[in-house]
Amino acid sequence: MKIAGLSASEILDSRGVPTLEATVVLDDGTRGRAAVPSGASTGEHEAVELRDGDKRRFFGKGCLKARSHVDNELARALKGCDASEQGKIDERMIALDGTENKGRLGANAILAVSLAVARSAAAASKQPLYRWLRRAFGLPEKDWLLPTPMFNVVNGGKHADSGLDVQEFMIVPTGAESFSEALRAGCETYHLLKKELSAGRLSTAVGDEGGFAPHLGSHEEALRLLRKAVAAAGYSQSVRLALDAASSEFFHDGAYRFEGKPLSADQLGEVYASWVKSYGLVSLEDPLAEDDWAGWKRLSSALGSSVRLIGDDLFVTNRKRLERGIREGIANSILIKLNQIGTLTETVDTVGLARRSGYACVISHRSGETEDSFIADLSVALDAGAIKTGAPCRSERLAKYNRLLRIEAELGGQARYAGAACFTLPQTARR
Ligand code: 2PG
Ligand code: MG
Repeated sequence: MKIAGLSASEILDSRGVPTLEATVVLDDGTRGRAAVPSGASTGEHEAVELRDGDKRRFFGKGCLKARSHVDNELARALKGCDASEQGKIDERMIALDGTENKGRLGANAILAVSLAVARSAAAASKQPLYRWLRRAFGLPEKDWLLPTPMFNVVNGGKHADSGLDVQEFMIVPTGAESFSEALRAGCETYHLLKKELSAGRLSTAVGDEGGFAPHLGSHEEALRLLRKAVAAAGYSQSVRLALDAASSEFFHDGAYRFEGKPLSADQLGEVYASWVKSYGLVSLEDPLAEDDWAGWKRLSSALGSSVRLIGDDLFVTNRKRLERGIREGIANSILIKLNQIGTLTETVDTVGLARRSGYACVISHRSGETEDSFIADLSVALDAGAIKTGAPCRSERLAKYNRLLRIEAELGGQARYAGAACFTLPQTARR
């Protein structure tokens, strides 16, 4: 499985913004290809996505420099390497880049190659990607788990102009019998939500992740609408609600600017506590800002035993930041995004640490996506328990859900659906 060649192209993501796709060719002619996504509400501590900065092309967002790093430096360094040795290849790219945040070669260049290498090795070994990943990382090829989907059906924050501070309102079919039934519950609820919105003369235009973006008077109105749609679809007992506040985006000058008022972390925490109680939320992602460790600590003590508190911008899939969280008893779950850290190996390492520390893992897309469905396979390979990849709308989101349907069909009785497991708080869960 020797790498014979490596190249990249600049392609477009779901917002019409350039991104990178890499292709690896092995000496037997096998190819592997992967594209990287891109966020809007990006964490301050994420690995660096290299953009050209040339305002004459795509407003400075071109990826030609990153492309050239793949075509030249990375291609030279990896030629002849064994594609089955993912760890060594990723290590080599990290060393070659030489920075803490992958800012020299670009996390987009490095990740595109890292994922394309895995795809080429899977293809050469004639294995589906999820199986290959399990093998490559030394995990047993049995006891398969299909993740619980988290559908972002109302979009706010930086993903839509709905005026909502909270970025994502999600429905989570924790009580479905199978992954395909969960998908069905998500779709039926989504369609009835559309009906509710139309009946109320509210917009049914969608945001970046396929959720609706109506102009609502308050966050609670969105929660009430969601609850109504879930009930209308007949899923009150099996579909729960979840939020991603992406609160770093509305944290300015030491206060959370929430529904037009400046709130402290503790005041906002009280709002969340009342929503957890009234709407039975199963998880709260980024309820507080990425560097508000003190606020997070208090919130974790207050709510960490009743709801999953998921660190996204807080942890940025970074082992060191997660280690601090574990040490200080902050959050009890982590959102996993490949491009926040920039290699497959580091991502898997962070998931392993989270697992061993009792933190639940949710594999996630980015708001700027492509048709690449790598994260669907990754979620199955790592027994992630949950995946969030948008509404059941827009093909870049459906590519992941549809891939999971195919995996479910392939594994048949060998796999079970995660259901509520990811959101159940064991006694040992850290707070
Ligand atoms: C998030 C993500 C994905 P973005 O905050 O969780 O939903 O958004 O990719 O814009 O960072
Ligand atoms: Mg988030």
